[in-house]
Amino acid sequence: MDKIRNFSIIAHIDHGKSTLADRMLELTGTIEKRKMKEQVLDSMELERERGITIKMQPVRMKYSEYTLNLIDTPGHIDFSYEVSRALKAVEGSILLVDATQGVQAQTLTTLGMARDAELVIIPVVSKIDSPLAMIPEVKQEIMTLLGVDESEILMVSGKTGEGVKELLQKIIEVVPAPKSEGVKDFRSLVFDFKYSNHKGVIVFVRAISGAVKKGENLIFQVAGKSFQALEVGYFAPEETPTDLLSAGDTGYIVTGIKEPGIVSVGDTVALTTSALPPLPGYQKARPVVWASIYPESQDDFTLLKQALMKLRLSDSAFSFEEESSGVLGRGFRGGFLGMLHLEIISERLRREFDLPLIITLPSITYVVTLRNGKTETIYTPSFFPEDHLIESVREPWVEAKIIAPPKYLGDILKLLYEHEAEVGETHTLADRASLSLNMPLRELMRGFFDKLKSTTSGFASISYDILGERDADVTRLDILVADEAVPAFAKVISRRQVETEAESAVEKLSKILPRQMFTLKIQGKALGRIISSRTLSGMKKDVTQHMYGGDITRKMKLREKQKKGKKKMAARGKGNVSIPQDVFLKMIRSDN
Ligand SMILES: Nc1nc2c(ncn2[C@@H]2O[C@H](COP(=O)(O)OP(=O)(O)OP(=O)(O)O)[C@@H](O)[C@H]2O)c(=O)[nH]1
Ligand SMILES: [Mg+2]
Repeated sequence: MDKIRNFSIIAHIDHGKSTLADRMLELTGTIEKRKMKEQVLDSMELERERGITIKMQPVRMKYSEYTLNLIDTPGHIDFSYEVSRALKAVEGSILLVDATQGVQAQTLTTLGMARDAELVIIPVVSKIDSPLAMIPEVKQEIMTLLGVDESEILMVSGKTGEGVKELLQKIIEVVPAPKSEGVKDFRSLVFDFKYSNHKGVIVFVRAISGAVKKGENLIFQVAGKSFQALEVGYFAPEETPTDLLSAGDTGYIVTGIKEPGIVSVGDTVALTTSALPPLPGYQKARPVVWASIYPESQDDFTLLKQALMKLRLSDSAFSFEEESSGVLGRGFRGGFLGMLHLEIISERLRREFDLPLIITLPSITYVVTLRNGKTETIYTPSFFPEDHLIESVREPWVEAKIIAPPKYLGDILKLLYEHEAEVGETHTLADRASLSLNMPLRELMRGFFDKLKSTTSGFASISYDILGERDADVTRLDILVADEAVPAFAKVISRRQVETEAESAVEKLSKILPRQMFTLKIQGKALGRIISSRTLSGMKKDVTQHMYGGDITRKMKLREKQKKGKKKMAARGKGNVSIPQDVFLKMIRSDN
């Protein structure tokens, strides 16, 4: 065990974690040169397309006589549940700081997580090859942040490979070998899992004590489910079978379990004969936003349920439960760690399961106490009660940190004021400012990220965490299409914002809703009255226009048909406007 080192790479988004991992994989000969590609650990299609890491990825490397188990983690805040789990499977962390960007908000958050996990932290400046690198300034920031001496900070380039060898040496030197528990029986912590159609659930484990081999009888101690190990192995980075997975190591166990809902992260996999209690597990992921997912056709309900269960087997931060809505029928309420998480899940549902879906606008939860004394948690804005029924409302707040160059502070403070934030302390980090604040989650979700980026030309970064609940002064905004409220477009908004929110939602929808054959009204309604309105004129679609010459009687016939069609649609009138799925998606996106 003293020849094993377990470590993770943590950093703000895009600071070069996966690229640094590439160089480590290359240097240790884990991946052949010809199989190497950029950010090779980002193996999901969506990760490659977007150039971001979404899931943590463990990989085992051999370096001289040492086994190095690396876990690459995502940097985006919506995937921080991945980071928190990875950190429980390692003894050390490389804290990477981009030389062109310096310390950013997620640097602080991930550092906090690593400290909580009592890990050895190795500060490293990345991208030192870049012409934009500000090495002395960034070193100074790290020294202030960690209280370390300059000589303790390593310099690397994931692009050229400079400094990577020294970093591996340092890891071997300062990251402690895994501790022996003095127990012989096999026990391991499940930090992730995935699903394979023919192997069932494959759990990713950190072996804590003993060893396991194929064929042994094991049990999920928390779930109380036993199974036989069909295969054990390590990540190279693809799953590679091995004879024995021993204490201190990171690897996987194939369970053959096909039913969803049994395996959860944080469970302990042990020998069925083990008399020891389960290991301390993980806190459950706490959803920040909620959105309802309905099949376009109710016939697909069961298919959708299976799809969601499968998705959950590769994303333990995603949760869902059944719900039903009068208009949309039976569906599900999904919980997400943020807007990007929601976007990724929607996209995966579309690609991996190919089901026509309706996904409602994301919402946060409100706890509403009604005049009749009842208390309800509202997940879906269209269910937010009418004002006259409400006694009081509570809503979630976040505590956040913003890091930005001081020259933007004035603009940031103005923006914070517009978003109802309470500004706390300001600290200085070399030549940048770090600002602490509290604000309603509702306001954070109201386009705050985009506005912060644009006011600071992209120089500010933000991270946040749920703080608790406070009283709220909010009401429901309905969007009416052809005089009928579209539940999926309903929103809960601050009373202070009724005018601007109604105006911008109506404006947005009138731009993206395809023209219909007839004239259409789009309205925003709140506080019992119509606040804003737009009229979309009907489309004069002439189905004959693309027919040149040809048979005139055929043209006449077509025109007749078209007239009838128009009449029919006008008769169907209200509530029969078809709103394509991409309009719902655009309403979500333009809002984040
Ligand atoms: N010049 C230079 N660019 C780099 C270096 N390392 C990474 N990059 C670039 O920085 C961008 C982000 O790199 P990634 O390795 O994906 O960053 P990451 O930290 O893994 O990103 P997330 O996992 O999404 O948080 C890419 O465009 C890389 O090409 C480096 O050492 N030098
Ligand atoms: Mg990455």
